[in-house]
Amino acid sequence: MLSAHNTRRILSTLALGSSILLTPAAASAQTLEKIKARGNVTCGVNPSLLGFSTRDAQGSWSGFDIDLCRALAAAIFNDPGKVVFTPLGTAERLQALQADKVDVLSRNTTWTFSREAALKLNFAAVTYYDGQGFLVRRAKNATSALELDGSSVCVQKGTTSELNLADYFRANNMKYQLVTLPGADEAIRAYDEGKCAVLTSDTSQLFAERLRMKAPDDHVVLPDIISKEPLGPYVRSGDNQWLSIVKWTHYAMVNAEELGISTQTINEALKSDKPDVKRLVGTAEDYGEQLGLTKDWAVRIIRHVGNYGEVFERNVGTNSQLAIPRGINSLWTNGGIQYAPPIR
Ligand SMILES: N[C@@H](CCC(=O)N[C@@H](CS)C(=O)NCC(=O)O)C(=O)O
Repeated sequence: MLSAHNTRRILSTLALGSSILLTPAAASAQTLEKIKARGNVTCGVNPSLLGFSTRDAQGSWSGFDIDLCRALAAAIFNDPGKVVFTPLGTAERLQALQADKVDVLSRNTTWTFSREAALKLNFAAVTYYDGQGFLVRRAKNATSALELDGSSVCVQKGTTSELNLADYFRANNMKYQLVTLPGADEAIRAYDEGKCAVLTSDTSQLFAERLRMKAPDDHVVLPDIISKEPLGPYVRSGDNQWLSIVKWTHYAMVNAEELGISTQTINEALKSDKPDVKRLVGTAEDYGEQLGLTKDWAVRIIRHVGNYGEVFERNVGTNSQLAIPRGINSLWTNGGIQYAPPIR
């Protein structure tokens, strides 16, 4: 027979057991707690990449990768301004995230196996499906990358581009002279000054870099795409709550576009009786709280930053300086591969 005392002891041991089971969840909530206590999100970004990450004369940042950071600040603080941007070069970006110098890295960085497995980082979501391409002089009259046999090629060190370049030329039995540069500025300058005949990197970056040449119209991006470069934000492994927040911030923007909710229509959406809309904007159930946020988390993102299509068009789309067609970054309902899991 169990005495009342023993029963209490067993129950409290069980309760202790369940609180021990809950400990990992509590420990994993660290990043959001730190961000709330600090009052801002720290975001590692490209020092200068037109359309994706640039700073104006007043020091204010804008661009496609910047908007992801602003969306996080909007979701957490209802204020897209509460971000501290840390410009990071290609070589130092992943180590800076590992060393806790930033909460999130949003810097045209490709999702690869080894960056997750060996570097102990987690990729959150593909915000931009890219692929590696080649920029050449128009006067060369090349129509395909297969005509580049024997060319000198400029590439930036520490990128996925370096390895893809070698694979592509080897696979097609072509020779090339490698010109490796430490930074984007050096690579652009070397190509523009004629130190190499070809510049290679992610195609989105070639569109941006072309505009920095002395005579942009003298250069063309070849149609060939030689690799998969799924770009998007990384976080450190071990904090599932923060990983989920970054992931679902992107997915909220994609779902908003799919549901026709934008900065222009967000107030109407709050009155909608469509179940999908109600779940996204928090008028039915409380999804935000499950992430450590508030029920209007997605409304804040949409109101301050916009839906995915608005972010794409404003920064890099056909009416922007870069004039990149939506292409495979269209929603799956429009023939693209941007597809967000449901909020439910
Ligand atoms: N997506 C590729 C390439 C990313 C990358 O760093 N590209 C260079 C070439 S444009 C860049 O952004 N450089 C800017 C800099 O170093 O300031 C990767 O993750 O390795």
